Amino acid sequence: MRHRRSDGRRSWLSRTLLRSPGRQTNQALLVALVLAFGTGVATIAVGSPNGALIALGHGVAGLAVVLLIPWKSRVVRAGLHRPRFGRWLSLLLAGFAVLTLVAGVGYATGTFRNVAGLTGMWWHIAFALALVPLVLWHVVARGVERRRTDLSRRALMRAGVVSAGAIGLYATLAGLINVLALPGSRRRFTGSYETGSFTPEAMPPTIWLADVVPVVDAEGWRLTISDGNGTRKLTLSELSTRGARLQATLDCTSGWYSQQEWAGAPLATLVQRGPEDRSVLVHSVTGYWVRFPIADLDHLLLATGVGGLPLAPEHGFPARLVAPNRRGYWWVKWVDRIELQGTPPWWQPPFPVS
Ligand SMILES: Nc1nc2c(c(=O)[nH]1)N[C@H]1C(S)=C(S)[C@@H](COP(=O)(O)O)O[C@H]1N2
Ligand SMILES: [Mo]
Repeated sequence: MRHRRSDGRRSWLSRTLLRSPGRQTNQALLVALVLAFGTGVATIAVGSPNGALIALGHGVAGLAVVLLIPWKSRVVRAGLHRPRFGRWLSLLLAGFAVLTLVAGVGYATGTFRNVAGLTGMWWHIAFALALVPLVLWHVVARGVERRRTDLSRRALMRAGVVSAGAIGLYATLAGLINVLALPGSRRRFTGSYETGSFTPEAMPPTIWLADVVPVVDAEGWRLTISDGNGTRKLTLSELSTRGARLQATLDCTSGWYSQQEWAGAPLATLVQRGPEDRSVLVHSVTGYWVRFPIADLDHLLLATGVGGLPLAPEHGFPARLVAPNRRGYWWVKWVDRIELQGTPPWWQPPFPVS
């Protein structure tokens, strides 16, 4: 009787959260991790302000993981008493998880913008990728026991409390960043910091994965164009006569963005769109390529200059793509071929592979 009364006096919040058994903590953490990873990958693809909510969701999901740390550490402490195979792998997992969070929050606030010559965003992504096989192993090896009550009302309420807490923590952090005027307050919706706008020399030359800046001989270079009218080749001087200007923002997934004044030929003036065309393939001298939906044709520019000068070799000389509202990896450098194709735009790896 006395027990029930005291239990009744405990707040609903503490009943919901404090008594969560380890199984529920583990499930909540797995859900938060999967959401953080999914929204993180999606944020890498976000290039237009329409996707700003995804980046925000990534911050909230990451902070939900942070919120669950006290509960998880209880589970971990209980587990550490039992010597088990794979304990070191589990600790490695915990280490990478903490590093991912520290790098993520560090980059968001602006505390860790550069570590060992690489951006905090780069480290955040690298740690997160290292985490993936460890989490998969952990789930397979340790298992997540399921019961029918897992989707009970109480479990949903618990999920609601964790989500509300994470949103609150996000708002608090965002508020602190602004009040303390931390560098993080000057980020774009993608999380990137402005670097070298209108100063092309200050724009960081960036390689997606493994490309090498090629030596392109301007005289010998040709742009191959292929559409319903067949295939033809343009020289650099033929291309350079089709001048148009476009101010656009290059936003790299390694966490910087740069506004520049680009000059070159609108793609729509180079190719003729036919009724069967579904995508535009843009190919580089290096073998790097991406495929755009045909609807993008009217927004793309093949730039031969930036800031009133020809492109520098590391920025794509003699011609590079300018793809407004798309992240940097779409901005193919050292372009040598543009093809309209009937192939659907999704027929490509989710991210470039070279
Ligand atoms: N051929 C080729 N084009 C490329 C890349 C690459 O690795 N190879 N990197 C892309 C990435 S990830 C970015 S952010 C921009 C960087 O452009 P910049 O080097 O002019 O700053 O180029 C894009 N174009
Ligand atoms: Mo990039």
